[in-house]
Amino acid sequence: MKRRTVLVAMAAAPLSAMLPLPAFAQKPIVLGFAQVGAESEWRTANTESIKSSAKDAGIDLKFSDAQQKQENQIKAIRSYIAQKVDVIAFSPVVETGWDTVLVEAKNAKIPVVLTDRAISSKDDTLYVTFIGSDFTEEGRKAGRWLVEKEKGNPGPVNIVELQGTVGSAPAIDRKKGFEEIIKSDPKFKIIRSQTGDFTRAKGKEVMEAFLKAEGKKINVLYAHNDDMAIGAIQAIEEAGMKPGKDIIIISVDGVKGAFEAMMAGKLNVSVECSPLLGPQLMSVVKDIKAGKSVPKRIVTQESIFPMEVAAKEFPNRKY
Ligand code: GYE
Repeated sequence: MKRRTVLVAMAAAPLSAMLPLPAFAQKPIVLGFAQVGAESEWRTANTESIKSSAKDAGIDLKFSDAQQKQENQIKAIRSYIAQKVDVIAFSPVVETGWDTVLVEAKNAKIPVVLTDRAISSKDDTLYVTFIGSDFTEEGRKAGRWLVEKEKGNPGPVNIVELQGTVGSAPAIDRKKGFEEIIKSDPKFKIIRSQTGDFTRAKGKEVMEAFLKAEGKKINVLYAHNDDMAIGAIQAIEEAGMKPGKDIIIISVDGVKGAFEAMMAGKLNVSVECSPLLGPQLMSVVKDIKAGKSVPKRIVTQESIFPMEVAAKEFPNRKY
């Protein structure tokens, strides 16, 4: 009985292989993705996640890098509309200024998915869903960690802040969430705050300026991402101070570089922000094409890693 089943299956296989494939199987879904750039370790991991998961899902990915410029992203989106891709996805570099191009996509009946960063628009019909982190909560986690750390210290606690890209959702929200928590105690003071554009080079440059202006008055650095913190660590060392000790350093992302800095005792804590959004994006793209309804907001689950757990966690890190 068993043998017969096997034989039938074997006989059926070559027959079906000879039949022409149904039309839907021949045409993969085409996804146009307009990436922000390659500004950080986070972004590199995000790009890799999107490319590899598109491949695994059999989705034909058209990918472009906007080098942190909104006009380049708009151009890329327009070219995806012209190419009549099935779905457009992008991580908006800044929050505002998207309505015109997204109305064009809507008129062309191409669904749009936001990943990683949100837009600020009155019209929420311009996109199907937003997949990404809760940046305000990340800022709050950073703030709560500091409040706990400085318990019993009468202050003042002088903080310098390295902001992300001006006008970007993570820069706006990480600032907001952090301030919301530290304002509960007037001993916390943000004495300087400037953008480092999410890059190591700018993080270093701006930290040098902070050190020049404020010197030993600085107790804490809050950087909106790990790369800027890593750049700032260099500046602090070059100024003859000990990062992680003379200046407490808090950052966001949880990339491998941050774990290395924590294991070396130079970074005190990194709030996790996962860049591995590719698999979720691909499954949403498939659902959209299949006519299924998808939730308007898909929030990434995240944690926080103080330096004390860095060595134990490091082998588990995927980005
Ligand atoms: O934190 C930063 C990157 O949008 C969440 O962009 C992302 C941020 C991330 O350049 O490292």
